[in-house]
Amino acid sequence: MQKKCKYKNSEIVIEELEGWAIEDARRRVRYHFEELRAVLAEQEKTAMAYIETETRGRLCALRQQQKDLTTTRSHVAGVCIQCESILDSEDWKLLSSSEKVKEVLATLEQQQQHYGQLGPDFLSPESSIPIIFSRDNRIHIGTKIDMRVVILGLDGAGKTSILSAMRGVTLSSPPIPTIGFNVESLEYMNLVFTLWDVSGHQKFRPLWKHYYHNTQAVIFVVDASDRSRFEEAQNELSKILYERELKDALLLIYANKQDIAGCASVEELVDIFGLHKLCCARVWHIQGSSLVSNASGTLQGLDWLLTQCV
Ligand SMILES: Nc1nc2c(ncn2[C@@H]2O[C@H](COP(=O)(O)OP(=O)(O)OP(=O)(O)O)[C@@H](O)[C@H]2O)c(=O)[nH]1
Ligand SMILES: [Mg+2]
Repeated sequence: MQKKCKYKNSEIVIEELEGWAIEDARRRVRYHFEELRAVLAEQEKTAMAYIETETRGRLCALRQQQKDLTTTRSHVAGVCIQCESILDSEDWKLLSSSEKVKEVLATLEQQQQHYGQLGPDFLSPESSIPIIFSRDNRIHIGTKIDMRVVILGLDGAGKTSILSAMRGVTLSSPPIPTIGFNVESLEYMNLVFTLWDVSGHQKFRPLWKHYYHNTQAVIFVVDASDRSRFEEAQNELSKILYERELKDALLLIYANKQDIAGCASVEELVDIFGLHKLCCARVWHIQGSSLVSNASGTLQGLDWLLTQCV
């Protein structure tokens, strides 16, 4: 089929433009938007469910407070009645009851102390529900953003060591190779990370995909001192970048072991791994790290993740 179409003043001849090509393009565009709509609908559903849960939680807490206050009120009333009846009794009984009066007043004092310690949240609960919208269109109820992160990389790259450094834990001896995974929760600024540190041993790599669902960021650790394994590391990174479940995940690469003489610098790794080309369709960052000379450097990576979220 031959078609002619006019565009401005120039005539463009489109040769052999088959009907199926146009239909295929339309189908792909339609599919893309259908997928987007499905993701948005799912996110909306999750957000609404969050709000319901939050509201139910708050109502339960308010009901409990109401119950506690009612109990306290009846306690105070009981103490008043007791005191009044003691005061009404004969003088000799009144004198012998002083210990009892002290006892009941002490319980009231305890309760007074308890209410004195309650913070402003209890006395005037926040009526609005704090909601944060993160850049990836997720919604977070409360003042913290939760983020699921999976830490990948070849065996011995330093994943477990980096995880320990992030948590501020100094290891007294080198970590043993991970079998399976470690999972840790870490609060950093207004982020709450759930970090999955997965074994990098070749035998365990086919299991990596089981950790991808709902992952917002991938941390890929490279041993920058082991040039003989750069190709292997690059291959694994390429595979990760093709994973459908990770297509929107942020990518943070640690060029680790910067303390070892002869290691590749950050710039060198970018070049050797061809990162600009490899990661062109995603939000990525590379961070130099060394657990020997600059353990706090690992936190700079988390700072980058933070800036990408809010
Ligand atoms: N010199 C130096 N050694 C490091 C650094 N980071 C980690 N190591 C050492 O590298 C070795 C491997 O570290 P791990 O944290 O166990 O590596 P991993 O990536 O978790 O390995 P697997 O669990 O087997 O996948 C250990 O002996 C660490 O002490 C670093 O920045 N500099
Ligand atoms: Mg490990």
